[in-house]
Amino acid sequence: MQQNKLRQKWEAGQCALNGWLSLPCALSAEIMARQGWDVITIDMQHGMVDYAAMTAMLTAVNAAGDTPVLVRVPWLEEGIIMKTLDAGADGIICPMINNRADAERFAAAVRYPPLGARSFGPLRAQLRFGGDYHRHANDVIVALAMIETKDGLDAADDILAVAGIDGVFIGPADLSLSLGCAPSLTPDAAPVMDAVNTVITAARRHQRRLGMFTGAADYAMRMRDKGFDLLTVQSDSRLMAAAAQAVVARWNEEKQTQTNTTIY
Ligand code: 3PY
Ligand code: MG
Repeated sequence: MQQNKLRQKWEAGQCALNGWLSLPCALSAEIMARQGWDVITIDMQHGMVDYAAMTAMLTAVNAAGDTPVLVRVPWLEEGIIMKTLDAGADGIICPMINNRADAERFAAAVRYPPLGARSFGPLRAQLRFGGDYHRHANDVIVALAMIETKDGLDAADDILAVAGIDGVFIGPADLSLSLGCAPSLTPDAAPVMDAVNTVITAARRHQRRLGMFTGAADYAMRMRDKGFDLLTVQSDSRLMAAAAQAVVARWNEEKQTQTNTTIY
């Protein structure tokens, strides 16, 4: 089974830049995969992506190169976590992990016995990774538990202590809401930043990986300098909207200038 390039990057002490796919389309997945992201995540929670679309997108990203693919599942639910791994994902991001019991359920769904309770049937995973998949999957597959509520924050040490979890991934919008602040993907409110710093310290204490969703490259680079291992910047849909907005704004600016041109 081939090594996971995300793990290799982490072992080299580098932070991985994560492209995020919300659009249920194999072609847009391939376009994103060819842009040089270190890792790609397919979002089945808030993205418009169902299981069939996710499998087609995963196949398209794999065909485009060797970028590792994580999938954010819709919820902590064993069935979809195991099916997603059977489809050949390199790892799972699981939303709303709020306590040790949630983290233990998540870890058990991702790991084969004796570490966990994952059921065997890696239909596409074996095609992608080879016949020895079952021997290496527990060491290669990445499991990131999302901390994005006050409960999850309070239980950060318990969550990070669970064997089989590689680390945590902060959802800043839900975390902001849970702490009584407006949802933001580039939060700067003191309660949210204090919470982010608490998770950073806890992850380092447990020597676990640390990721976060962000809404801007500059913000992500500030987080990288704080020691994050995985940072998402926006998503396919947001990047498409921003590029389109820039063109339309430029066009309208030009029209404005033409309208405003006077001789005297
Ligand atoms: C959050 O910010 O809550 C997220 O889940 C990001 O996708
Ligand atoms: Mg969230």
